[in-house]
Amino acid sequence: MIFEEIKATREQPIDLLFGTDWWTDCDDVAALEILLKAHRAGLIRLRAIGVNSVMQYSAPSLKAMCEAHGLGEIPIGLDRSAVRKGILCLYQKKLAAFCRSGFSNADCPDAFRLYRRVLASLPGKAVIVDVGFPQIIMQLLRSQPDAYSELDGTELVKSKVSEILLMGGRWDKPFGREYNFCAYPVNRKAASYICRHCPVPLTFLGYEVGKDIVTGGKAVPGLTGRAYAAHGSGNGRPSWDPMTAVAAVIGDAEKAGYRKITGRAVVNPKYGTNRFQACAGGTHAYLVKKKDDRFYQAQIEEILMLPLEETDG
Ligand SMILES: [Ca+2]
Repeated sequence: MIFEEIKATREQPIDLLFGTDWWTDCDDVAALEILLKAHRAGLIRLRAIGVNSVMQYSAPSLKAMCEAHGLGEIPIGLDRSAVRKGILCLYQKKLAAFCRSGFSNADCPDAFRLYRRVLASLPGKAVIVDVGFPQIIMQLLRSQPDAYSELDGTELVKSKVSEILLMGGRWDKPFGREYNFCAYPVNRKAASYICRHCPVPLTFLGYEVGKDIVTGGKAVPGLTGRAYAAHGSGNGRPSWDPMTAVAAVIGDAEKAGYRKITGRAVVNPKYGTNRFQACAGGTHAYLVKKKDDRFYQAQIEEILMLPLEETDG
């Protein structure tokens, strides 16, 4: 029903680029599941996937998800400055076994170059959504003109991106700390850089928004249920990433059930702590829930439990 409600007012699909850490937590898988189903339903066009924390099975496990939804052609890029070795991630290995194309990390371009190529090729503006570490967006903003565009990264984003939506930060108290902005020094630096230099509206869904809303689990059909089971989260996980994905698909924070607090966000580049100065008309915003938790949980569960054939638009 949620997809039908969106479709009733959507004139054309939203072009969307999706960044994910695709890392030790499995809620990224639910976020991707939501975006792939929304793409199949004609609500968005998922133009690119950027992986901002690279492990052995990153590319084949992502490709397997896309192939399972009939969308194996969606390009995948990697942030090669964030290759993480020696960390076991069972859900990725499990999903990678379903990759039919023999796709590997070596087949992926650098994510920020992929973003440049995709943005330059679009006739209109896209939304960038990221539910992981923020360094691909920093690399994009700092990028130089190339064969795809004569614009530098900041100018390219200004002309081809309408908004950036990040799962990141903790906004319900001063000097909040949240994993995506804190885990590694490069993440802290990137989050700080983006807040200082992003030329388009930047919206955050923070830690406090998703922590008590449990969704997903082994009952979800297809590879997503397998991923949750392999992760040891058969009964679900907090919903930071799927909530961000649903908000992106709905495309309007108010309609998605949030109040937007506008102002200016600052992230400390050394510690990754964030703070916020609220002001009317600020280009940064964080989201505050207007509804009770069950509302958001029901939205996510409805989409995750859709059989694939019912998502075709
Ligand atoms: Ca994530």
